[in-house]
Amino acid sequence: MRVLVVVMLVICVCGVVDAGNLKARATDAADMKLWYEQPAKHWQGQPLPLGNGRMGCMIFGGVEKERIQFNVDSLWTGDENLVGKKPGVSHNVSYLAEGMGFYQNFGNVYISLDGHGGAARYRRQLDLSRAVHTVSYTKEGVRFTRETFCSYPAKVIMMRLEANAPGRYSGTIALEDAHEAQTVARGARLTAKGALENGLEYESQLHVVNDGGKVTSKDGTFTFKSCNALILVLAADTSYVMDHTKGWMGEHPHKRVAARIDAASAKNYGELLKNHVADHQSLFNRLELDVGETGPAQAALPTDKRIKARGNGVNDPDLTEMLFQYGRYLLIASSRPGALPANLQGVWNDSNRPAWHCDYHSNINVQMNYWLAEPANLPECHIPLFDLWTATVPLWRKATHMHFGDVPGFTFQTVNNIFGGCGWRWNLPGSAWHAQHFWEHYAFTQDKKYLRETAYPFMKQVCHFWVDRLKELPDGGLVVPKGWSPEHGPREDGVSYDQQIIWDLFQNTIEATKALGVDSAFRDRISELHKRLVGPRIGKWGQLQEWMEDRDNPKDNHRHTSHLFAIYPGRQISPARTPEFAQAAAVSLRARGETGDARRSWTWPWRCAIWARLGDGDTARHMIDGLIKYNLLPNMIATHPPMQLDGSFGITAGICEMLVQSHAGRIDLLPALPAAWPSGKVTGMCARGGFEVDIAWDKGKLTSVRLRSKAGGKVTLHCGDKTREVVVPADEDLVVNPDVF
Ligand code: FUC
Repeated sequence: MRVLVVVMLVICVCGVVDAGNLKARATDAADMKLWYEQPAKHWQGQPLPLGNGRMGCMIFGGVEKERIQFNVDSLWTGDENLVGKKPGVSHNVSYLAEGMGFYQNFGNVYISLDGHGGAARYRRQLDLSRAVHTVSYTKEGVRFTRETFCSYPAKVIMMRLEANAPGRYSGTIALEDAHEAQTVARGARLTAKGALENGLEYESQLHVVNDGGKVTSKDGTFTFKSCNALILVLAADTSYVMDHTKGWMGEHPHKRVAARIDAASAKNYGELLKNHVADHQSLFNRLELDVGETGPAQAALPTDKRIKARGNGVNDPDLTEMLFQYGRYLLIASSRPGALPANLQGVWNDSNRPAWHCDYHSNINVQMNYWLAEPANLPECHIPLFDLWTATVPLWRKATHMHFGDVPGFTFQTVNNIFGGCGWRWNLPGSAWHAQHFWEHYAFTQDKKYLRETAYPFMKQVCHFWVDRLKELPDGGLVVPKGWSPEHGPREDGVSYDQQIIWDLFQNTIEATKALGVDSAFRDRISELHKRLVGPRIGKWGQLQEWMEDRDNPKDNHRHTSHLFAIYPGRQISPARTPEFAQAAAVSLRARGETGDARRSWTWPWRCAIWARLGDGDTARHMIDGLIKYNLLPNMIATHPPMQLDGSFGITAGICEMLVQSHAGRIDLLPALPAAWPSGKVTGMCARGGFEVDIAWDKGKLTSVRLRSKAGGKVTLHCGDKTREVVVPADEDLVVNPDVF
């Protein structure tokens, strides 16, 4: 069992004070803008994303031709993917294309504007702090502005086109359905509806409100003449319901879509915008980060040029802050309660056959999407993941039975859709990795009701799968039989990836039973298995072994770092408690190379977080730089062609780990601060135990520490080589004297 070697000094180092002691935050909202001097031409990497969890859109910002490509998270082909499956057969990729289906493009809105060509002073920007996209330009002395947002409260996308002179808008508006449904115009509304081959029904509606001038329609297109301003309201939805007993489908979305448009178009635009910004900021403003100041020349560059300059080595801490906040922005935009979880591309996709189905990939990608949710203070954005996985359990159980016979609990295959379908290779500990997310939400929020009703039942069922499945070795050790280190090596017993994730599952489940005061006999059983699990091993070149047999090749630079799960996102290995294993993990990770066999969106963040957990801030920062240099598109989204959001979300989580850690039974402050960030601050970072942490530092040393917690409680703080125990009162800020560290 792990031994916690810390000196607990309970001394009076703290006081409760009013808010306001920390210096004003340096992360200026004005810096949180992505901006460009030209419209987007191509979907990949250029347009800018808006979203409300369920709907998303990419805005191109063209002057004469605007394009808004939009999505709804539930527009998927495919099905439960179990029909016709033979027991024992793991389906191949060609079957997948049929049953798994693909996340779909919903459609496009095109706006053509007469006489706007040749405009000057063009700028398009996405303000992350308000979640508002703006296009502006000047033509013949007239300033034109086009503002767009995607509202969570109103469930619509709104665009307002304005000018500082009357009658300047003439042109057309078209709504294009990506499945060739016909667009019909009635009054001020365009409608396109259809059904996919799996029976899923969908509908989009676009409503236009004109100020002055005239709007007419012909052949499903609006023509407007001499308008002063225009407001467009777009809504779309499908008949999807997250319930397999209903065949995943319910009512036609027509009424819902029409009601949303009616409600939004009856309201004042300014009020809708205000509600939207307030809603967004209620999440976005919880956390601020400052890791230094960017010089004025670099700060004045448009975002695409700034990313390039950073790649060429120009210092730009504000860009790192923006990258950090972009991860939070994108999660708010693609994963809100009531929505489906963020898929490989979040919610944005312009293709009907996107790469990897735009699925939920369970051997790193979907988990990485959610690593930031808790530490970066967006716990409610984690909820869609729990909702879909909970709804999918009956299907996973069915698939498990078909493959493994009448066994308890469940597991699944690597690739997952929204209908409970899974395919490609069996990812045996994948369900246990998901269980970690259920647990982490509790660990951070301390929400016992959620633990009792949602998390623990999931964790327990996953445990049931493993209780009888573990195989006993002659020495009594227990191994996962026939496992696989993701996308690497053969199927065999005792693979480190499997062992470490099952260790994590049992550890968290034991803690869950204690927190809830339930199932003591079950806990004893799991504890006994937990102790006997074959643990990490150090191999002949000092590496942490990927397999039970000591055969790792020091020249192997595979991109996956599955055997380092125990360091991050797991907690079996840490420099404080298991220094030899931590050392071996560093040897393995160094050998694996800075990014592995392919530069992928997600390889940088995983390595960043692992180096942070190993206490190497400089190498962790090198991973942020690598992502910026090699895998960031001009719109700052991480790429693995065409794009993969895991890298964007993951890097935020990696940065969190550099500044505050809380996995080892204490809160570590500045555990992996790179030399390049000598002074800075973070406010509103979350730690396990229900704490929020604000810290500031200068010349690498803490200058201010403030904690708060709803429930209050005792917590151990650690920084450098010093440990302090403090008691945080409920609902009050506790200021800790930084000089004690
Ligand atoms: C895993 C990775 C691939 C890709 C895919 C979506 O299989 O190995 O690189 O990211 O997920």
